Amino acid sequence: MPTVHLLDYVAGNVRSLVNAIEKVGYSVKWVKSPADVPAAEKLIIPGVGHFGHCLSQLDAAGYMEPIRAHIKAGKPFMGICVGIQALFEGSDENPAVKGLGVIPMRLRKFDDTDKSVPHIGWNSANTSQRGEVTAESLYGLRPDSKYYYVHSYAAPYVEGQLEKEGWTVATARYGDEEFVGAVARDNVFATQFHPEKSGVAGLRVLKAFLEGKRTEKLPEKPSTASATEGLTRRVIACLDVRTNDQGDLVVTKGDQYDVREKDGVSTDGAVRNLGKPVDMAKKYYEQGADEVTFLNITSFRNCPVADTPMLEILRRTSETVFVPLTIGGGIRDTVDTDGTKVSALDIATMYFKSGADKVSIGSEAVTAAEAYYARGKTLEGTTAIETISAAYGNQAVVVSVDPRRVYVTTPSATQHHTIKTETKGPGGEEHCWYQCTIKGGREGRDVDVRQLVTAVEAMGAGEILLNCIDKDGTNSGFDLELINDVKAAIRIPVIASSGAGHPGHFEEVFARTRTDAALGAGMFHRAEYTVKQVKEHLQEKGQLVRQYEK
Ligand code: 1PR
Repeated sequence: MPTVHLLDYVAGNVRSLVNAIEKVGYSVKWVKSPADVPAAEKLIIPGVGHFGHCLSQLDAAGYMEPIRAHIKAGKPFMGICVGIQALFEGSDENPAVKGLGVIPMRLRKFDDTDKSVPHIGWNSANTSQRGEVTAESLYGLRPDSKYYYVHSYAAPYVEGQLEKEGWTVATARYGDEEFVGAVARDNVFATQFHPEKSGVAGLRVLKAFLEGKRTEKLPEKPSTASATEGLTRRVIACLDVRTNDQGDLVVTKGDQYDVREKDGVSTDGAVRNLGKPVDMAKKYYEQGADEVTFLNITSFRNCPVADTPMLEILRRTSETVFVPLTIGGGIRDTVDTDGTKVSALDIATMYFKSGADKVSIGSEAVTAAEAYYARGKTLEGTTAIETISAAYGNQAVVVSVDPRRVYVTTPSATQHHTIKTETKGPGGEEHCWYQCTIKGGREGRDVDVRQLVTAVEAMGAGEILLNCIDKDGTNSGFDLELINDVKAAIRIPVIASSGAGHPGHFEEVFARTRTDAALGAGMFHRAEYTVKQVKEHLQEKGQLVRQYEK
């Protein structure tokens, strides 16, 4: 197998990149010190997280000059995510830290007045100029394909500015901001998106770079409509995983969090078994899921942390599933079976090294929020959310919220934030608040959903996975009132979850709320609908989606 050198200087999910490189026929050699760089023929610099953190690490380890020399020597170079950002002069994310300065521009933060930041999801990297769709690809990039981005800072696109320096630019649009999605000049190619997480379209880009195929004629010229730029509607498949009574790891699904059968026959009381986690994740990837989320809904008690079965599930899934993977359940400081203390950050690190892109924190986030308010809204610095987001960037930390409706006759009957609801309570109550729970809904806490999401946003969470116990498994549609209420309170993206029963529910949640993504479980597991059908439906209704590419 031909080789490519990969520089692993930051924490993050490099396993997926290695898997993707191997998938397109190359093997990876690691650059372990600056002295290894001159031996590299093709060099890739990946990176996620914080510009200042990554660049200061590169600088402190002595990599800046060898990288500049590699580029100057005309040898193939590819930067991914923070790897493209490294090419710029600097970033507002950390003005004191300098980039390589290959591109004479600075990175700016997205404006969050009317959109979520970070920018998370699938967007274009389009080389079309002034509306004229090109019939050629740039390193496999096609105007009608979509790629997975996750970042808060970007290089604003100013027409002609980089082109006059000899760069070819592929752009994406987020709200009213057009930014640089990818750039190429001579031996340098770099992408703000993650090709290793961008499905078949992304693998094509890696392959083209590794094979040195800068341009290629497309089989046919894409239509202007198919090359529409913008963040697509993100559709996520979620797999709740636990061991059943026989000790097998299965995908299960509850009704309002109760995962035991109530069929009155021989399986009555057994954990509902809907299939095998790795196989089902692959199936949803092939149906076009934009992300796959695994939730470990029991903590696999009595198992050493390093042997937790979710690690193996991630390793195997990341070999064939090239979209972002989130893992949740049990991410908290813990004591291992041999008595050793293991921090939430250590557990997250194991997951990232096994192929996860994000970790999802549930119960621990509620406890941390309680402590945050008890301290008068001051940050502690030691919570799971803070430590993991400081090390891996806030885009890597999702907070999974499990709220339940509590009805009240009047808003003054509680000190919590209430909403006026169209779904009246059992006694005809027109107001309710959303109580946060821990331990999979088993224990309600004196924290409302607004308090929780604003606290975890302040701690550095990058995204909210917004479940709703009342809606879970009901197939009756998402809780639009809850979603609108949460969206109004925070700037970070929200994933709507619980209640999806058919494609129309996805259309409804995107049309009637400002949710950033929507997640389904039961309707996919029971094979009532495929992810593909959901996306086709959204597209028919004029909502922008990523087309699945074979
Ligand atoms: O508290 O950090 O250990 O995390 C535990 C995680 O496991 C939390 O994210 C919590 O939501 C989840 N969890 C715990 N118990 C259950 C259960 O079902 N008994 N599952 C559970 C939560 C909710 C969704 C579900 C949607 C969509 N599952 O993720 O997939 O509601 O379902 P639907 O489309 O079929 O309606 P910690």
